[in-house]
Amino acid sequence: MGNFLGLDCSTQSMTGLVIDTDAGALLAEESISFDEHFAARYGVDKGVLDLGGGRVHSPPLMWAEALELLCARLRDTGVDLGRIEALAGSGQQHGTVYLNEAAAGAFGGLDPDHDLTEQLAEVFSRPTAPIWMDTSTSGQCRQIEDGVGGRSLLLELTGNTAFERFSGPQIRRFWQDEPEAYERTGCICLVSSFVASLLAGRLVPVDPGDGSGTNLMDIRTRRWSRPALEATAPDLGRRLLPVIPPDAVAGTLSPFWSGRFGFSPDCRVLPFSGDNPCSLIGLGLLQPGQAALSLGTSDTLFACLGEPRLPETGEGALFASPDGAHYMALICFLNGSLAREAVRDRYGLDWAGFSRGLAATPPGNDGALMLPWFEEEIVPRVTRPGVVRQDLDEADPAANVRAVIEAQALSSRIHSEWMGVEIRSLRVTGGASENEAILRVFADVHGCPVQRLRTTNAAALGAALRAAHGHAKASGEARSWEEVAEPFLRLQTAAPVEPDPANRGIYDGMLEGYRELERRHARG
Ligand code: ADP
Ligand code: XUL
Repeated sequence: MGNFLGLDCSTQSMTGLVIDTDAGALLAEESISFDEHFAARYGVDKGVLDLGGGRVHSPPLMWAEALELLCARLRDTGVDLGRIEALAGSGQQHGTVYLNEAAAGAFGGLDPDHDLTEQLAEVFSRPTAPIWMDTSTSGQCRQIEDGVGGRSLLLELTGNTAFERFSGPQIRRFWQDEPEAYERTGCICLVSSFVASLLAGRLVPVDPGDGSGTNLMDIRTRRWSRPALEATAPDLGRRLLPVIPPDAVAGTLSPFWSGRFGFSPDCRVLPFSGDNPCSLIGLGLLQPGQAALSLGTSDTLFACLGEPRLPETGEGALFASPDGAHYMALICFLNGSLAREAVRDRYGLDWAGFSRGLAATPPGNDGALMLPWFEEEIVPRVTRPGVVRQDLDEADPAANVRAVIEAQALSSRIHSEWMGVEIRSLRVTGGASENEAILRVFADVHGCPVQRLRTTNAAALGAALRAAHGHAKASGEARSWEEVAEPFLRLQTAAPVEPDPANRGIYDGMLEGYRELERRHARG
């Protein structure tokens, strides 16, 4: 096959990873941190703009600028961008980018002699994009569920009950709050399809993996669902491009990228997908029952399913797998790294000190419990932030460090029960997966080995593998997913963190107490 690029536009950074499938090698891995480069220019903190009232957005122009900077960085590492045969990408899920009628022309006519951002100044009908951390659309969720005939009908139709962060409720709120700007909107992209469109120089549709995070796609036919569109906003169908299969080539790179960075003009662009669906591939969850954990800005626990299983608890989400055959069950905790960092900073620790806190305290924390709701929470739904401590001394740094991690691990076990998957091992990715002390708690609580990859960028790796798989098929040399992924998983698996059987009973015993504490305090 050859060299392939996987991109990941996440909450806090833009990452690019180049693989050589012939050598089974990772040629380059570079990341642009939004805060490091753009905090002053775009006013972001941890990659986002907190607009108050639960509204959390990011500037899409910043993503475009980061993409350009990333390509320059990749070129400067010495990797030959001209040899990349195809690329695909991943985007933080659910976020929506609002473009006016001028966007398609502007994308098509990008001039390599000018910066990308100056050529995009006039393409947005809304300057910022609401992202997955936005919790401001509870009213719209209920309205959409009512509009299709009830919550269980929306679930049956789209695979998900309505969630505040999903694209449909966000679009509905935009239409209600700013009807004139909605009227000026010619096309609504997801984060993934926006970045793909910049690269292809034309508007690129979404794949079913990211489409299923919108509350708008029929999960079985993998097309936009008319009743869901109608319940969301007027004339929405004409503002969305049709969902395309995950391996349908979306075009080749626009001349802007070859002219400016030396990419081949024949480099194929595959449809992008969501970061979680891409991580499913990047972690090699290609068979039903396999499960993984992502410890990024959010924490997610997900599994590969053979058949759609509907998350009736209203806590989990169901997405189509970008492998085209399977499904992905997922739970998403907003208080992931945000909560770990809040504890770390509250006690003036660094990550090494945080890990020492875990080492200095016993599994089970002598019965101390924390509900780590530093911010509003998605699972379980908590609308008013507030940390709860039970038999936990707030003045004891180490006990609080252990309490936040045990809470996250127990919660991930409790709230993944609906998936009906017996978790026998967890593959792990995301920034915090570097921290072995944290992984040990997750291994003990789930009673299974936790397997790390050498790269913590599973979404970008999954995107690169998708590019390779799609390119092989388009070239008439189709390969199985296992054939494409296996050399990279074998290459990258570091030693697993094994559970300590002595601790299993401790955590089994804590489970009901934690469930009960949550029940008492969660307010939806
Ligand atoms: P995202 O993809 O959502 O932008 P990442 O997967 O890049 O996020 O993870 C970033 C987070 O990783 C940081 O916010 C930080 O809290 C966390 N992190 C990085 N190193 C460590 C560590 N050694 N221990 C715990 N957390 C860490
Ligand atoms: C998943 C979710 C987050 C985002 C950002 O439903 O909201 O995991 O995809 O990573």
